[in-house]
Amino acid sequence: MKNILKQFAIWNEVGDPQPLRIGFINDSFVVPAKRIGETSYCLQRINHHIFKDVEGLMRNIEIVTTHIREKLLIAREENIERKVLHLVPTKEGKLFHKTPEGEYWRLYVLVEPATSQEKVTPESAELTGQAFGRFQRQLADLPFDALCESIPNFHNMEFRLQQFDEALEADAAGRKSACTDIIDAINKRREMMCLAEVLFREGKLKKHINHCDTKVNNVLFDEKGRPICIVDLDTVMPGFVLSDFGDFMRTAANTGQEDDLNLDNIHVDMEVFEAYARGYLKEATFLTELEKELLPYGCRLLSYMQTVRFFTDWLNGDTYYKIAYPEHNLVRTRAQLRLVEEQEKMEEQMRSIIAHL
Ligand code: GN1
Ligand code: MG
Repeated sequence: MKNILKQFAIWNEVGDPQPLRIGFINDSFVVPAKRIGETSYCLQRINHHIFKDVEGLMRNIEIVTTHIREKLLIAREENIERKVLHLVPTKEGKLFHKTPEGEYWRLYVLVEPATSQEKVTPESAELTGQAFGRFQRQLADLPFDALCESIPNFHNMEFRLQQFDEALEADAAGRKSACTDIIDAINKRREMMCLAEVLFREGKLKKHINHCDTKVNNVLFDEKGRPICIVDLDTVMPGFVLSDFGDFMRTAANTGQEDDLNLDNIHVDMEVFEAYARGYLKEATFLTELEKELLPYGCRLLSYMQTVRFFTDWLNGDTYYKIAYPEHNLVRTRAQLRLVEEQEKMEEQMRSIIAHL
């Protein structure tokens, strides 16, 4: 690993890389500064099986972080190094290093001191809403097609349903016949759930630059519990704002777990919903009336999309998501489907909260 580190244009003396256990997709290592007060780094091996276009992905990150840094400079913000990720280029001036074995590595300046959170409270949900709203606002003047789709069609509902249809057709694991209730539930909602793609083609709904993994653990907080920096930029790409709003609500505004075995645990956490929406709307000043109106729909859209993705993986015989036990993807599917149903029940109330805010 020392050899890999040598490829990058590091500006101070550092110690040996230490493994950092975060995320399931890339491998991360902290590279500590030799002397107190100097820069430490975060070295990452990029999972090029999931992210097949590493070059495009790294260009996306460079565009986004440069753009945000400019905004922070114009606003004369302090501590900019802690507020946006900083990629360290290789000595050849490239954004990543490819080893002869075909591994892809990149280096960031480590944001510190900082902590991350796995669970939200209404207070941290509001702050997180502000952080993601600000992130989108900082990027709102970039044309959406300045970035590539680092995973093609990642949040495209029509594409996810096409994958589902193909999995049904193939029935590779022979699991289809036992799941007709789920198949019916998916099919019943499919037209409604492709609305955003239709509105986009009709020119009514815009694409923006999205984060596409808006979980609370992708926000770094300072010592006072204030969000400082958005991380995990691998999936930053063009998409609908309702996607980012909905994915946070899917993961955080659920009183149960993503893979809860007890479906009765699953309800919409309306306190978290309201808090995040309040924070988000404060900062996301660029939203159109239609986008605001569609935010509650975005919640069910992302839970439905995740239902379809988990179920497709179940039908395919568990080839994409890591599972902890054999029925895991089926359990996840049922839990996400229940969340869709709960969100449908609460949609009126969500709408009136958004209207009020
Ligand atoms: C994956 O690995 P993780 O938890 O960050 C997936 C998301 C899904 C999520 C479901 C690249 O994210 O899109 O929403 O699982 N990421 C990718 O929990 O597919
Ligand atoms: Mg992630």
